[in-house]
Amino acid sequence: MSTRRNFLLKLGLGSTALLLSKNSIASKLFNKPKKNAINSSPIVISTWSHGIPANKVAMEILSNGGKAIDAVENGVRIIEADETNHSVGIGGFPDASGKVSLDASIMDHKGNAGAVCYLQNIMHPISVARKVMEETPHVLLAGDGALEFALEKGFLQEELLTPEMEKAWKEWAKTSNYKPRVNFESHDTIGLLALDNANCLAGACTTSGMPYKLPGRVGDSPIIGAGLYVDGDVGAATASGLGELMMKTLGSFLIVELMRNGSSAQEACEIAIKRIWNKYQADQNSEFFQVGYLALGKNGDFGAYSILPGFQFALALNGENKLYDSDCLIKK
Ligand code: SD4
Repeated sequence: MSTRRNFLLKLGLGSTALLLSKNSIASKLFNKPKKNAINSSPIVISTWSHGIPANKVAMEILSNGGKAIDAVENGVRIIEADETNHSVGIGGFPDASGKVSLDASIMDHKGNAGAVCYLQNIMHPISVARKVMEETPHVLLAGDGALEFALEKGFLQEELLTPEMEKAWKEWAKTSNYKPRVNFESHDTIGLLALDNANCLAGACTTSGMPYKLPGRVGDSPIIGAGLYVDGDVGAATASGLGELMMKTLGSFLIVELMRNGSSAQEACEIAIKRIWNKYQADQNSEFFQVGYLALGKNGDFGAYSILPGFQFALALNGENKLYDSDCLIKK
């Protein structure tokens, strides 16, 4: 029996998945970054096309000798402040009641973590998350408590529902038909991972979540181990897509643990995607059954993998900052 087949059987994938996997191997990955097992720092990798401007800011900080934690925070802040981006920060899609609620998390190389969820009226949840990490004994603040904390720390209250999104919500409210939307406009949640010159890793993840979600819904992005995980001795991972799937499998944590046990960043992303595919077969016909993972090892090894085609990532390395198509499990 081939090593590949043994590997798949070890993962517990059935024969259908085996065929799919063979197809995916046969298909060619296009627009693929050149990759060395060991890359020299600094490196920044982030989700979707909005990763390009975010990487640019993060890389400027790292190139000037800055820290990974400052790079990840400031990189994603650019996207949080962009009203034309409807999946992160101001201008994001509201929930079913017409309110924009934001989720974000941040981790440093020491494994410190901070997060906020269901936060309303604050443009930069990632910076509130950093304050939770650095200035409280807690990891996650939610809803009104998170807002109160942000106001105490000097953040300003702002309306995050733009006229364009209000119009879209009113139109949607005529039918109120909830459908999770992923892969839209080529940008969703931004997850950004960085390795600085001192070989320290950090990660940040920020989102307005699923459009028209139930009020109170929290996704994977602020859940440590689901939308983001960093272990400075090993590697970092982040996610975009249907958050419930990452939450049920703690995908970012899984990826880092696989890397700890010897998997490359790419292998770890692939195994975590296959775990979802294998476990939640009942939902697999949905066009929204999409998750994309990114991973970055302490040695600069990086990886990206998604369930469906369409997931893209931005990679800043060796003076370049480019957008790439992730390889995926199901080729359509
Ligand atoms: C969530 N993972 O709230 C986020 C949304 C997202 O692509 O990434 N969409 O479930």
